[in-house]
Order: sequence, then structure tokens, then C-alpha cells
Amino acid sequence: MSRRISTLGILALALMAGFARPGLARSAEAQAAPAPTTAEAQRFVSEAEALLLDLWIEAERASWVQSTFITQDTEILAAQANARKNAATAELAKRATRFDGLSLPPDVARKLKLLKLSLTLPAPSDPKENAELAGIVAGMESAYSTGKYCPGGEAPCVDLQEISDTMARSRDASQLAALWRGWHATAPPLRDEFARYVELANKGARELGFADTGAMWRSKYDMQPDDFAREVDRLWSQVKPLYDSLHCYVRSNLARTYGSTLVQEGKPISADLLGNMWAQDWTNIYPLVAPKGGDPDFDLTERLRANSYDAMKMVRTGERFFTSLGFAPLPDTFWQRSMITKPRDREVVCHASAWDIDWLDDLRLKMCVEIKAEDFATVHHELGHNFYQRAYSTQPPLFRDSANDGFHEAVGDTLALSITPPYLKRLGLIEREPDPSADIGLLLNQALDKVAFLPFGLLVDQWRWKVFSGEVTPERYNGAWWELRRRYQGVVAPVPRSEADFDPGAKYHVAANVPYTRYFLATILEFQFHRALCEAAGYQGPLHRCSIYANPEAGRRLKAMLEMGASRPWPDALEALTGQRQMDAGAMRGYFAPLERWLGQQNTGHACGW
Ligand code: X8Z
Ligand code: ZN
Repeated sequence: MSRRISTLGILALALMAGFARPGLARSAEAQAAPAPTTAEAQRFVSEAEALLLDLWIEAERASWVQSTFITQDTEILAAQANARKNAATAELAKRATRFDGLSLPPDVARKLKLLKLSLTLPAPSDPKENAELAGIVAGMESAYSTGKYCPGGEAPCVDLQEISDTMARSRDASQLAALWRGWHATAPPLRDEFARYVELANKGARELGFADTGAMWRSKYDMQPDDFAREVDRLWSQVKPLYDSLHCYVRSNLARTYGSTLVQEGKPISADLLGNMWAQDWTNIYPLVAPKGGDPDFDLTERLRANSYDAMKMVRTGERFFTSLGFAPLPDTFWQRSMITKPRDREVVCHASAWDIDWLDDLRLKMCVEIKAEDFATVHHELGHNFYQRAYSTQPPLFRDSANDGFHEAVGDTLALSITPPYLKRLGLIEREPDPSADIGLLLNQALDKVAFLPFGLLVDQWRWKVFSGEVTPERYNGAWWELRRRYQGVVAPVPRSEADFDPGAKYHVAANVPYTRYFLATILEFQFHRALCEAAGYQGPLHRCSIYANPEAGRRLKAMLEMGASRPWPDALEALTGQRQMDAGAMRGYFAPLERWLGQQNTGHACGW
């Protein structure tokens, strides 16, 4: 690492000092400079890649330490490293405009484009403002991760994990509302900081030639930002009928538990009754909505515990799925350096993530694993990131990323779709495969996760896009959030809200500046991937019964796409795996078709919608 810094020191110093920058602002200088050449562009790109790689690794190490040991110092160190990375990237992106309009080899042109889009936090050129922005984001992530609800009296303070575990099980409406309110009370202190973050990030985005930060995020999909927004709407309209049916069925079942005063037909559902803080995953209320006569009659959480699974065994089992497909086992350093359980002696960011510290094979998982079905799926999700990272590690640095961010989120979830009863039997977790009549229960459970998630996956960034564009100003942050939650999810807040609240900040990705549309895309894509891999495996039959476990052909197909990284526009990667060039919810609708028919029957006579 030190060797690389010394050879690149001159370019780095030039960047930090802000000289030798034939950017747009320096028109007189630019006119005087000789015309750019292909050779110069090639040299620029390779030097930029080497410099960025060093800065990425440095920022990654600092962020790892912050996330696994939150203190004031680690937060400052991470913010500083991120500020350095962001400043250098923004500066390089501006310098790259020198080559605009030049006819370049496709690889070089693509790298220049990716360089301009690589930041999720666009740095303003003023070093003070850049440092302030990086500091705010690090601070918001720490504040979110250390948030507690203190009910008062004798009751101890509880963190998000403890609150979530109670919310998953409790059927006591007043307790649920109190927990919901308690967690959301951690967010108002972030409101002013968030508004300042929006202002500074927008300044950085505009300096880079984007209308605002939201437009910059939407530009990462190999199409015009407005076209991407329309594409997302198109996908939502493909799946909305399925969501509406599920919402209707769940609401009428919840009314049986909570009474028809609290849960009313034709009205939105109270957001605290769905088993999850954000009503984004409803699997915890499966017992309240289980189909009579169509229930698989096993509970994966209970089965994992009965079979003495611990965090290590959960992760080892996830790894084995990947190795069964022909991927090499995780390196020893993964097991030495990962954080897979919640430490008792310090504050950490428990929100799960997967890392590749050196952009080669220093892969790590950071997760506070609990022994439950939800975390078994999340382990596969995270390992999907790790195996993707390793698959593209032989690409040049600017191509070491997924085809688009939805792909990164979809890989592990695709494998998790193969956690079918025969697979669980193979693991020894269940003794008998449930009767085919239980398929409705299995599909319903899956829909409470995947279908229920869709509108939430969509609305988080619908809100942020409006905030970044200025359509939603700080005075309307919370009101606009609830308009969207009501419109898309059909949920309402369980307790009165006002602009003194900041409910979006009670979600990790808002506090930590992580774009969210990626999860909406992933939910659609994973069914496309699953269908294609099942076909490659020669499987015939209903998609919800297909498992690609240990199928070498499916493994080869998946690996080939992962190895492409970001070297080609995402439709090429999608085509390599599925033969399709469009994201398409048809596979998801097909997967759930038997359930959709069944829901239609259950909903007859009910007034659906809200
Ligand atoms: O944030 C995540 C992963 C890490 S990339 C655990 N997910 C979203 C969330 O928790 O809100 C996975 C599903 C959606
Ligand atoms: Zn993820």
C-alpha cells in the first residue's frame, strides 16, 4: 500500500492541492491546453483507478473500525477517510469532463462514465463543506445505530434489535404502539442535520453537473434519469395488483385479532401491526394469517433452534450453498475478521452488511446474527454480496461493482429462494416434506416477505428524490413521508404525527445515506434470476418448488454474470443470465400465481383498497 501511494503521490498531491485541473470552470486554461487525446484519456483512467483504489481501501478500513466499535474517535477517523475519498473522486470526475465528446475505446469511455457516477455522497469542492458533509453522515449513522428506547420506570432501555424481537411476537396493540413510538422518538435529533446534509450533497451534485443528488442516484442505470423513474413506475404497476390482494387478505385477518375498530375494511392498516418496525416484512405475523388446511406446519426459527444452530453454523450453511454451486470457499480471513454476533462490550452498527476491505479477497460479514428464519435469509443475502465482490475482483477497479445496484442486492436473495422444503430436509432441519397442499402456506409466507416489501422498497427513494429536488422542503419532511406510506403501502402511523417528528430518519438507509431503490429492483430481479437458473438447471415445475442447490450448470451461469462486474451496461449482464434485456416482474407474478388465485378467492366479498 505504501509503495502505491508513493508512485501516485504526484497525482494525489496535485488533486489535494486543487491545481492542474483543466475542469469546466477553467475555460481560459482549457482553451489554452492542448486538445485531449485517447492516450491521455487512457493514462488518466489508469492513474485515477490506482489512486481511487488506495483511497477506497483506506476509507473501507476506517469505516469497518467505526462500524464495529462506535466511538467519537472512530467516527471522526471514518469521516475523514471518507471525506478524502469523496473529494478526490469529485475532483477526478470534474477533470474527466476534459475527455467528453472524444471518441474513446468502449472500456475507457465506460470507466470515465462510472467514475463520474461512483459517489453516493457527492462532495462539494469547498474542503470545509466536504468535511462537514462526511461528518454529518458518519454522525447520523452512529446516532441511528446507538439509538435506544427508554420506557421509563423500572424498565431497562432497549435497542432496535430488542424492540424488533418484541414487535415480532407481541399481539398486544398498546405494547406495539409504544414500541413503535419509542423507536421513532430516536430520530427527531437527526432532522436538522439531515436538512444540512441535503443542502451540502446537492451542492456537490450540482458541481458535478447533476440537477440534484437524487438525479445523480437515478443516473446510475445506463439510461436517462427520467427514464429510470418511469421504469420504476412501470415495474410497480406490474406488481401492484398482487400487493393489493395481499394487503386485503392480511387486513381482514388482522381484524380478527385486533378487532374491527382498530383494523377497518377499506382503510389503511396501522403500521405497528405488521410485525416489523417499518411494515416492510410481514413474515412475523404469518401465524395470524396462516391458511387453514394449507399450512406447512413447521416454523424455521423453531427448527433452527431445535437443531442447535448458532451464528457460525448459520453462516457456514450459507457458505455451503455457494460452494455447492462451484464457488470457492470463503478465505480463512473471512472467519478471523468478520463480526457475526453482537459484541456485549461496545456499540456497533448492527444493520447487516458485507465488505471487501481490499477489493480482492479480504471479505467480511458484519452482522448481529440471531437464530431465526429472518436472519438465515439475511445471511444468504449478505454472502451474495461477498461472492459477487470476489467474482468481480479480477476486473479493473472501476468495474469492481455489480451491473447495477439492484443486482448486488439480488444475488443472495436469489439463492435464498432455493431454500425449499426438500433443501431443508437435506440439511436435516425438517424430517418430512410437507404435503403439496401446504404450498399455499409456503407461498403466503414468502409473499409476506417479498410482496409486502415492494411498496416500501419503492417509497423510501420516492421521498428522498422529492427531498433532494426541493419538491419536499424540511417543513414538510414528515407529512410527505406519511403521504407516500399511505399511498404505496396502505399504512398509517399508529400514533399522531407532526413536523416535530422525523420518521424517515428511523430507517437505517436514510440516516446512513444508502440509496434504497436497489432493494425494490432486487426483489423483482431475484425472481427473474431464479427462473433463469432453474431453467438452466433443467428444472420443470412450479418455480416455488425449484432449488438450484448443488446444480453445477446454474452455478456456472450465475458465476459468469457475477464475473462481468460493472464492465458492461446492466442489460448485457441480465441477458447473459436470463436472455432478457429488461427488468420484468413477470417472473415474480408467475412464481406467486397459485397464491394470487387463492387470495382472489379469499378476498371475495371484501372491500379491498384503502
Ligand atoms: O439493508 C438490507 C440488507 C443489507 S444491504 C440487510 N436490506 C434492506 C433493509 O434491511 O431495509 C435487505 C432487505 C432490505
Ligand atoms: Zn444488501
